[in-house]
Amino acid sequence: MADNRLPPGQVRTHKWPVLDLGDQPVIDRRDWSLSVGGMVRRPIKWSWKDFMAQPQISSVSDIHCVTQWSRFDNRWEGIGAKTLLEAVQPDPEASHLMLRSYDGYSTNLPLADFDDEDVILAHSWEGEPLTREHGGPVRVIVPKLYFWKSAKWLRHITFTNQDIPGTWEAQGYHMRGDPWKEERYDD
Ligand SMILES: Nc1nc2c(c(=O)[nH]1)N[C@H]1C(S)=C(S)[C@@H](COP(=O)(O)O)O[C@H]1N2
Ligand SMILES: [Mo]
Repeated sequence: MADNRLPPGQVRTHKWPVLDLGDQPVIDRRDWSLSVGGMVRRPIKWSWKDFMAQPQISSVSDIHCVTQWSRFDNRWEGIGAKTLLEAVQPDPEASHLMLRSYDGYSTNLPLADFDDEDVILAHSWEGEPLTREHGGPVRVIVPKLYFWKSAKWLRHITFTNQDIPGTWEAQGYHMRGDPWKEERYDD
């Protein structure tokens, strides 16, 4: 039922294009860490070892890029957003997250969109470690939003009670980015 799966204005591709700011950081897993702070009860800083010690999940989802390509059935493995939320315990007032990456990229998203079974901090794709060009060691996957919200080379997450624009949002991309509503740009 491909028709039902393709959001408006999208074209299906079987390839997986690489898109980023152009600087693909080289991050050794031994040097990688993820820190989570802001409006949370328990800020954390996970090394690679800490991260891999968390319960692992696998999830299959579709990619929808704002540049109009979609790629179906991507199998991700990693740590579920639910596990992260349980670990840090966001404050009741927290409403949004800012994801920050090793290349200086940032993107914002509503906590309600992050807090879902299909959202994953992924270290593998189709059974193989995520390549550097696609955001390894760890990237975020938020299937329900355009792919620019799925930060590669994840480094830091901040919980806030404000919706603050990230890299593309500050340049006119939509603050939420729902592909089914074609929330591409802020008009
Ligand atoms: N850190 C970081 N994450 C990023 C980007 C980036 O430039 N830096 N680009 C975004 C955009 S616009 C897209 S479409 C996807 C592309 O991911 P891919 O290269 O794995 O297809 O990554 C998103 N995440
Ligand atoms: Mo994109």
